[in-house]
Amino acid sequence: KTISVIGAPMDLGQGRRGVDMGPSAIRYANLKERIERLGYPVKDLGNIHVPTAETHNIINEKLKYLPEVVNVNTEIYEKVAEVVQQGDFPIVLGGDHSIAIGSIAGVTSKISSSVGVIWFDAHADFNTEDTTPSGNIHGMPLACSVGVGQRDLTSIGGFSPKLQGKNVVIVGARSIDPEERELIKQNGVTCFTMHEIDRMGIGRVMEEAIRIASDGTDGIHLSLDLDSLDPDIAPGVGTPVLGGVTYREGHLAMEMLYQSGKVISCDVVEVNPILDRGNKTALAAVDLICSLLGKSIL
Ligand code: DIR
Ligand code: MN
Ligand code: MN
Ligand code: MN
Repeated sequence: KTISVIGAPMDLGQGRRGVDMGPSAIRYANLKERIERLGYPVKDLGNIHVPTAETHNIINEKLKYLPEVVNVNTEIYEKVAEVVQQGDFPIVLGGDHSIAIGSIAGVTSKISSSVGVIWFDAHADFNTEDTTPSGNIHGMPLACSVGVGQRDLTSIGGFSPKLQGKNVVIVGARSIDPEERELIKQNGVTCFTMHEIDRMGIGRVMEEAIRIASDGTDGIHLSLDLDSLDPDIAPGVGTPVLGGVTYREGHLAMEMLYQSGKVISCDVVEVNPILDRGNKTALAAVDLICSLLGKSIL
């Protein structure tokens, strides 16, 4: 299968500068060569255009840069839909996590029935304009994808919802806002927090996650926020939260996803090289992508 890489240097969905350089940092960590070494042809489709924050004003404090985020995601949707239609495997490089709105829209648009999602993140990204503490749209993409939230965001690609809550699984969460918690429950989304990872072990958590996300679906989309990892191994993220997934747990999770044979697409988001040390976070991201695509020790 051909791997198609799409850069989405989006930084309008969150408050800190630098995540727009994520695609460069991940490419600099030898993404293309490392995937090619696994035997896949790789096409780099370049970057989606993202307007510069300083040239635009925030109109709505509860949905910062809404029109710009909608436009960029519409372009991401079109690109990803094209890739999936060709039968290729898209990897979308963020940028902040708001890019998953367009990415998931693109993946689900060309599949006749349905897709499950595994959302690997320290956060749940299940806020709406009514529950957000920050107004940052990167805290909303999972809610948008199950059809909850502002119309322009939920209807990207002209259809909604993209996902059914019963096929959505969050893994690695340890920072969820109070009202966000209620929305997750109401929408039937499964959440394996760090508590479940500690108690059950990442192996059992991933077995369950894969089962739930593939139950009645045609494939799994992985949305990988690097802040799911512990800040020790992934310091270059906008909102680090202590007590995250270890390097080894991250790899086992990716290896199990590969072995399931169900993963059809992924996002790799929130790498911020300005806050990083020696491109450590981008290198960890590329390591994880390689495991997701079948790299094994033996
Ligand atoms: C917080 C932080 N829940 C918010 N969210 C994220 O602003 O909605 N940080 N996604 O990475
Ligand atoms: Mn996220
Ligand atoms: Mn996060
Ligand atoms: Mn985020």
